Amino acid sequence: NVDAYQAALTKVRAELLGKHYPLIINGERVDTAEKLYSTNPCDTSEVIGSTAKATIEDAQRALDGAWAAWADWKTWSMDARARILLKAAAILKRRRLEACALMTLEVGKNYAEADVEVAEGIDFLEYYAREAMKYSGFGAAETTWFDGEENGLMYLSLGVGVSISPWNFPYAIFAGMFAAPIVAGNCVIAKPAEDSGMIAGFVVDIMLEAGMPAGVLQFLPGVGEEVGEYLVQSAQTRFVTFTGSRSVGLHINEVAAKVPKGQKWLKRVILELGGKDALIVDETADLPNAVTAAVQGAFGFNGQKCSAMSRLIVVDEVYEEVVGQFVERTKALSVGTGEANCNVTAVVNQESFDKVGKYQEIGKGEAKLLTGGETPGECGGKKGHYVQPTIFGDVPSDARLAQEEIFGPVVAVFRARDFKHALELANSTEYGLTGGVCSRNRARLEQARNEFEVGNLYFNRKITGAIVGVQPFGGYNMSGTDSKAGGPEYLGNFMQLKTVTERF
Ligand code: TXE
Repeated sequence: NVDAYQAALTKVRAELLGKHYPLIINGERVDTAEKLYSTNPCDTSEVIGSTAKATIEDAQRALDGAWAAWADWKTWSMDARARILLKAAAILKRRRLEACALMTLEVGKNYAEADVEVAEGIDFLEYYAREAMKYSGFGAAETTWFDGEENGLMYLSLGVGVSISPWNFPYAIFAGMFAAPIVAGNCVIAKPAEDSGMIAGFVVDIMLEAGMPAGVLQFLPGVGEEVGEYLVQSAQTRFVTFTGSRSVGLHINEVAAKVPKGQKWLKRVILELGGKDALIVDETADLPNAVTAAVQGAFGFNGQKCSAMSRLIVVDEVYEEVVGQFVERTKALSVGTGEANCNVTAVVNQESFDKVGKYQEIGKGEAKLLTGGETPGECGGKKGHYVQPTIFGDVPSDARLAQEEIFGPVVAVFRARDFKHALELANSTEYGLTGGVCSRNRARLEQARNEFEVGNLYFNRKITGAIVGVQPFGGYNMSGTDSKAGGPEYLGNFMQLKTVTERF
């Protein structure tokens, strides 16, 4: 209900606008000499608020404090830890509209997208709580006996880890990435993206209100290349969980692979990286449904999702009809601020704005511009990072548009000779996150099930949207370590096993 949402926006503007979120280390709010400011992408004259900007000294204190907290936190039963997540989920349900409004103001996400994300964040907390309780009932050591009475398998936490998260799901991914390791008995230093620190602070406040003990979740907003880098390289860091760009992910992987003096373990690294995700449409598809899947998958949150459809591959027989409808529906999208819950808003920051503009120019040199192609930088009298939803047709398979992630509302459309060629084109990038096929031919869907190299495959619907617990999410190839966030066994990433054998 958009009216309630508008009221929440007014409330958030009144209560949160200009709010400052300090660091939280060992349960203490700590301020810093410098701040990170958040501006409204849809109206860059509006400063939404700020967070502290952690230094590496703050990061070191957070590490020391988290290890001290772990000595106690690891002895809590899974049930006791799970109850804190469930309490936090209940609080977030009550404050859902505020969370949506803050997302609109800080990262430009419209209400429809924000509402789904808030639900996903709540789902992560509740799902990981239930997963944790599967290990409960055996006391603090969490042992599970098997093979008769002589052997035992213990599920134990790792210690202190770092969670480094992106701005595009600033609440759901941020919460999910610390909730899983924490409920498994670890302590986490959470380093949100510079563009979404306030939302992160909002979530951490709720975790503390839910009873998260001091030091278990350290809140450390700061610059990735500074405190993020410091935490990843530290000998005291036991694991790193990262969601973000391919380039930063590969860098983190390299840094974390080193064993600095004093480190006695191999760091565990979990990476959720970008994508260049494709939807295939063949001549047997329900074409209006396929076009809807393309529009929703391409332009939801302005295409700023690792799961977004940035490539549309259409078999020649229906190419003109599908692309014609796709362009027509795209031209009809409403562009404006997230407050009006319009389809497309401004991209998150100047860097993204410039990047989208760069690829719009590259595209004009590589393929046929069918709609969009400009970065007006303003809308409805407001200055913001506004870009036009853009579609390029007849893109060559080796074009930069075909291979490189843009992370904005820019789609490359490819003409395939037949379904086999379409599948080859779909598998022709180094990514492998989401993908889809619109077809009524069961044999082709079966072929795609076996040959389409993606971690999340969708048939006859948009290729974004992974319901926690229903569609575990994770990428193949350069899209990440396929950790399947939001799925069974995910907690296993953050535990180590010990087999105990006792002869009575
Ligand atoms: O990611 P970044 P952002 C991809 C997509 C998008 C790009 C930018 O390609 O264009 O990421 O989004 C921290 N050591 N996706 O800026 O730049 C940084 O502070 C340690 C896909 O969010 O990779 C932030 O907290 N940390 C993705 C986090 O890394 C460092 C979702 C991500 O920053 C660091 C979002 C360093 N050296 C973006 N440098 C998906 N799969 O959903 C930066 N950081």
